[in-house]
Amino acid sequence: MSRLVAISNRIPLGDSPSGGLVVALEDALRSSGGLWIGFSGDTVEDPSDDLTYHEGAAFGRASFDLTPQDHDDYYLGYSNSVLWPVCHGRADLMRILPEYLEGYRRVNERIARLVVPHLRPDDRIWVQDYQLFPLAQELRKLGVKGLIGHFLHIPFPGPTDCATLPNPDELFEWLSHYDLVGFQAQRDLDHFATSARTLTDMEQLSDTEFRIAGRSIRAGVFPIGIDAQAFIALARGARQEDRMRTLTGSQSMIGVDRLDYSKGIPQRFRAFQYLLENDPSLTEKVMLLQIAPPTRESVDAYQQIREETEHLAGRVNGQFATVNWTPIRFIHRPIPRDELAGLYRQSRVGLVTPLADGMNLVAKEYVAAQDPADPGVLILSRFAGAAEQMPEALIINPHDPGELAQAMQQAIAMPLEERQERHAALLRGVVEQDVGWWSAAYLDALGRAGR
Ligand code: GDG
Repeated sequence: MSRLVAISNRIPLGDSPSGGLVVALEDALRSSGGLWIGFSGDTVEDPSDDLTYHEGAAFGRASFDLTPQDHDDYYLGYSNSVLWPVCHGRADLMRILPEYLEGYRRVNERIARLVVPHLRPDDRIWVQDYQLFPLAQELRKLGVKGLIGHFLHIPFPGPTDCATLPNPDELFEWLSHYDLVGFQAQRDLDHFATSARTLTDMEQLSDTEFRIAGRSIRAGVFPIGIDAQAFIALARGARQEDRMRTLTGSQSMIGVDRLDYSKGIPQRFRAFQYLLENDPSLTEKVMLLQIAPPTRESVDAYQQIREETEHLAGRVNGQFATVNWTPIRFIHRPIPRDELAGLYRQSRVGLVTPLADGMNLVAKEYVAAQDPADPGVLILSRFAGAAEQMPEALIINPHDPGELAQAMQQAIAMPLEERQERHAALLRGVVEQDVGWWSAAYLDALGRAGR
């Protein structure tokens, strides 16, 4: 089998516990003697013009540094102040500056130059996510002829959102240099087809084959999963004392999200407020634990969402708290993964209410963490990619506080038998379509795209 080379914005270095993508790629990288290349996380004024190799993993790892300017323009700028808001339906939060796009092009060109000397002719290259859209085009310019695939972890925008980009044509030009473009959900493939048809002279050859800018590419849906067995074991092994319930004597609902405006945290708090206003019997009986570690803090929109979230939590608590009970507990720090698994297991309700989300792995982790004999209930936004695979969750529109509050009530009151039935169906999907299934399905399609 030819070697797999994965390229992502960040490369996990050190011995930090493995996140989903690491686990996903690990098997494929190990079995093909593969190589993972990415940004080290360090910004320096004068970065090396070669990759730095790192020992200590079952596959090769090589990193590069960025200048502070590159980090501002490419990462915080075009990636997270232009592409991220547009792909999540928030063009109003976009900040278009010419230096962002220039920096994005410049960094992708530089990454291609760093990578090429380390490639072999028959490598399969798998590029991850929206920070690296132009990479295939840059690699092709430098003579790379082999298979190059892309996987987009976030939603693909429809034509109205795409048209708000400073450079919609260029987005499709970038994508046209891949052999295979993978999406999380059917919704994204549909958006891709409609946007390309509306904004370019794309020709659609079949459901999954397109001709853009004179080049043929394939596209497909590959919903990412979690390392289900490992997460089940982690949650089972979590300390058994029921800290949340003994502290409060109440049912708990849990939300776990990077503090991002796409995750619908204020909508969740407002629905909880609506629930408490309309059902006083829940006073001191139900609480919402929100874990929301900081992310991209130097981008304005992230400072605003932090203020909005803290303000709202303070208001709801001020309105309803008693001497013995705080309805919302808001933790603005990351917590260890094993503790997280235990908290999911202890929570009667899992709240996953994004306004837009590529997949949302928290939905899958929450299901994997439950005790099948007495499982909790997942409330899931119809706007998460995960909703396509998880119809047995309570599927809601997060914009409607009444609907979400009603789902909370239904989840809290749900009889054991119904909880078990819904959970068993969800768990089957989470276990069968796990992260190994995802990478195998993608790489199989990439191999076929070359023929
Ligand atoms: C992108 C797409 C897509 C969160 N807080 C803590 C913590 N986490 C972990 C969760 C989960 C992960 O972070 C978050 O994954 P999501 O899928 O929810 O979201 P994004 O970060 O936005 O990821 C998304 C994903 O890529 C994969 O393709 O699903 O749609 O946006 O694993 O558990 N982990 C720990 N402490 C925390 O406080 N240990």
